[in-house]
Amino acid sequence: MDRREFLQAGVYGATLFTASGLIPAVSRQARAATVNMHLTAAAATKTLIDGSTTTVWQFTGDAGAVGPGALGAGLVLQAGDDVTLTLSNNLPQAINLLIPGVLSNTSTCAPGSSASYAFTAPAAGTYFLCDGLSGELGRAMQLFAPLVVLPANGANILTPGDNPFDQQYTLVLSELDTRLNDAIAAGQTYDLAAYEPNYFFVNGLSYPDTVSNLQTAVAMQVGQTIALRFVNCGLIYQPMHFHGYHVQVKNRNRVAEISVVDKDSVAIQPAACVDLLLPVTQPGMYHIHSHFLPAVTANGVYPNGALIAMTAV
Ligand SMILES: [Cu+2]
Repeated sequence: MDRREFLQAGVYGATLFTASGLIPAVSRQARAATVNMHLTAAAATKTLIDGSTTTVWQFTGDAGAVGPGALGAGLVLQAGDDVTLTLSNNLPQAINLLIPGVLSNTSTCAPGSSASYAFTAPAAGTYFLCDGLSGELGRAMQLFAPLVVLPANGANILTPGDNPFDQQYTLVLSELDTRLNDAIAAGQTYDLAAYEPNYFFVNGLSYPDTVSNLQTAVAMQVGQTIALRFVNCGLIYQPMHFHGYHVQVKNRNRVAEISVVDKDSVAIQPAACVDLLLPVTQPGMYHIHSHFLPAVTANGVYPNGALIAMTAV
């Protein structure tokens, strides 16, 4: 799927929904916009990289805004935007809409109903949307979506005072345990203490699908600086390891890192947003993958899962 198929222009020409991955340059006036968007929470059948299927829950945006690999739509806002998200709940249970660090204790949206959630887009940074009623179970079912808030002045920076970066990618990590998904889809319960994920994703995709999709095939040029926004919507810790380059952690959950050093592995805790800068120091094709080795398999088969490629020319 081409990125353009699921970008959607909203009010004032802003790109409001992207499925994560590459965030296009946004040309907007430096003033707050009024943003009204509609989200639907619904069950869907997800085809896994080995051809098997399972049931997921997902947020989708308005028509055409669904991301690759059945990832729920991601939202791109600008700090200060006046936002109303209207949620339609097509799931068989009540949910609500939370944005950790922004929106909490929100009203419940009963099955078959709609609810509106209004907020002012917070400070620039990387966030995610989720359901607060199902909590970890909802995230295991894949009910989440990334949210990137760009600075009000549109600057390509992760931290005030930084030199601008050249491109930015949002990379959402998640995983699922098909026994859990199958049980929930059958109306049964599942003990999260038994959670043992067997499929792993970046932006809803598993390797090798990650290398052929513009959302996860990181395309760079030598001399550029690339911003990578990792959002771990899964329930397990992911140590992301970089071949070919060193990266610098700039923010964890919107808090600036005090000691910025070159790293080739970065811990991404569950429910954490970690922003990195990657200076492109050499040409070539290199991988980023989880050093939790089950995460580069699909139901035990290697290589699959949370493994993506960067190509620099
Ligand atoms: Cu490696």
